Amino acid sequence: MAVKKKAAKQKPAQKASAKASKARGKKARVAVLMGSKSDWPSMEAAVEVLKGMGVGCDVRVISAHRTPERHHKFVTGAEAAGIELFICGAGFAAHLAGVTAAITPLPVLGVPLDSSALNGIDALLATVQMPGGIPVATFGIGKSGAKNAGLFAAAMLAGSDPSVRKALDAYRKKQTASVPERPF
Ligand code: RP5
Repeated sequence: MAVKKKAAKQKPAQKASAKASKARGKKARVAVLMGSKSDWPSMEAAVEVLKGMGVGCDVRVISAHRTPERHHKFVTGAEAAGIELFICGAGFAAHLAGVTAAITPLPVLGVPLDSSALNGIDALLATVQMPGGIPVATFGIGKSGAKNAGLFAAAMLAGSDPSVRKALDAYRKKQTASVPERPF
C-alpha cells in the first residue's frame, strides 16, 4: 500500500517570505521612502503587506532634510519609472511626505514615526497639517500606521488590478478568521 507523504506544513513566517521573494522580481508600483535607516523596523510593515499581496515596492532611505538632492531626483523620476504612489515615513519635524507631495502629482501616504522625545506627536502634526492644495493622506503613528498605509495602498491599486483585489479579500478573510470568539 502506497504511503502518502504528509506535506511539510509551512510556518507563517516562511509563507510570508516565500510571497515576498515572489514579489521581489516584480516591477515596483509603490515607492516606500523613509527619512532614516532607523525608520525601517516600522516601515517594514508597509512593505511586508504589499509584497505579501504581490505588489512590487521600491524601498529607499531618502531624507527631505539630509538628502534633498537624492529626494528631488528620485521623486521627479518616479512616475516615468512606473511608480503609482508613495508611502513616506519620517519622524521628528517630518517633512518627507509633504515635500514629496509638493513635487509629484501621484498620491502620497504619510506615516508619522515615533523617533523623538515627543513620541511621534511632532511627526503626526508635521505630516497631517498640510496647507490646502497639497494633500498628504496621513496614517497613525508608527508601525500600525505603516501597516495601514500598505493596506490602503493595496486598496487603491485593487480598483484596477483584480489580482491585488483578490489578495486583499484573502487578507481580510484570514484576519477575520484569526479573531477568537472569547478572550480565554
Ligand atoms: C527623521 O529623523 C527620520 O525619519 C528618523 O525618524 C529620525 C531620526 O533619524 P536618525 O537620527 O536615527 O537617522 O528624519
